[in-house]
Amino acid sequence: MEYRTAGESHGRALVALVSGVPAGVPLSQNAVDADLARRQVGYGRGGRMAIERDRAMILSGVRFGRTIGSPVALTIGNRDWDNWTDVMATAGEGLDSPRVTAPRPGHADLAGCLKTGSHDVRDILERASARETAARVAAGGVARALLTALGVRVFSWVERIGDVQCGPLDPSSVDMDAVEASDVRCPDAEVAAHMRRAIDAARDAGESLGGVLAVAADGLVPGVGAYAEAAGRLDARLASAVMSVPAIKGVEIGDGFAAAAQPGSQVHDPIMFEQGRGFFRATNHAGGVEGGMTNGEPLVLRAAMKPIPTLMKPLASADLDTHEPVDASRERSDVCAVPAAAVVAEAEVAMVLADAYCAKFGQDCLDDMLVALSAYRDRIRR
Ligand code: EPS
Repeated sequence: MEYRTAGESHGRALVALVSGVPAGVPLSQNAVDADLARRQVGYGRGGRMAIERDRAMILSGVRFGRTIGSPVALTIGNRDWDNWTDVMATAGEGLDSPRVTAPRPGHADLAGCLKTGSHDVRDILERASARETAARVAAGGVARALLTALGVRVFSWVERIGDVQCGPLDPSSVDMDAVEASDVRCPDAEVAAHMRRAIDAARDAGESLGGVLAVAADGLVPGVGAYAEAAGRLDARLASAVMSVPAIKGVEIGDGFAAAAQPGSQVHDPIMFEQGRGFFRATNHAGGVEGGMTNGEPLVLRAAMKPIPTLMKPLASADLDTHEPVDASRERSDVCAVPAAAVVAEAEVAMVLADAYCAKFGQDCLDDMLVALSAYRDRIRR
């Protein structure tokens, strides 16, 4: 299973195309919309979120509430398009359209213009904008529907905003109701209040903030992914997928960078066996992945998001036309989008896991996958 997206931030709509979807997976527009709504919650988002109420429309691949084995196409309209029909027109010459010529440090603006030969940063920023991640979440909803049918749950929370830290938390003890009720996706109300204050202070100072998000998955069987070929290694695929989310600068699995400072006896997870339960681990420092495969313990992945590059107190830039020093351009923007990025990272993780399950258990139809999964569980339990 894999996805592509299209669409500009202030264009007419976003599009997601998911291919390799098994037939027979229950899939509703409501479930996808619920994920889209979760992505939109977040203290620190800008004025755009007051405009958008993201809803997906399923265009293909689903009949009577179930996938039929053909590509699933989804579209999400941009409500803000109504305000941008001139600037983002697909026809005409745009001679009166104001150009953006002061590239923002930290954004795709400058390298994108140099790469494509554009003289208008808008050509770049419209697609580099994290608005595109709404389409990823819609695509991830298809992957999540398959994983749910296979008994796998993917969830996320926020562990840090700026210098306010909560955790590291253990996925088995995170109160997910509290996370979903929190506009910073932090289950600890006191820490969440500190996070909000940090976001307020950043806004007042014309600053932006990054943070650390965590994504976990449970219900996984061991052996999903691959050890024998580089391209199939699950940890590599997960890191690549999550790193592709705009502004993510680091990804770790399990103890990650902290493991580098520990002796081996403190890092590796002792193997146990119980009749009827099969093999399991006493601890989960590995974060559920060993040798490029799931090991049956919960997957735990963390990602570091840098602060958003659009600053209301802008950094120095150089004008594309005059080459003179200028302030970097200011666009309406978010102060902090770490809670939203956590939901996007969930979608990325779900897509990789769904694809790896398809590789192991077949991808023609859900019923065949369930039979194969059950036979596999029986074998490894013995
Ligand atoms: C973004 C800038 C802001 C964000 C946007 C990402 O949009 P605008 O320029 O329209 O104010 O709100 O995020 C979304 C629209 C979204 O749906 O997440 C950017 O430059 O990356």
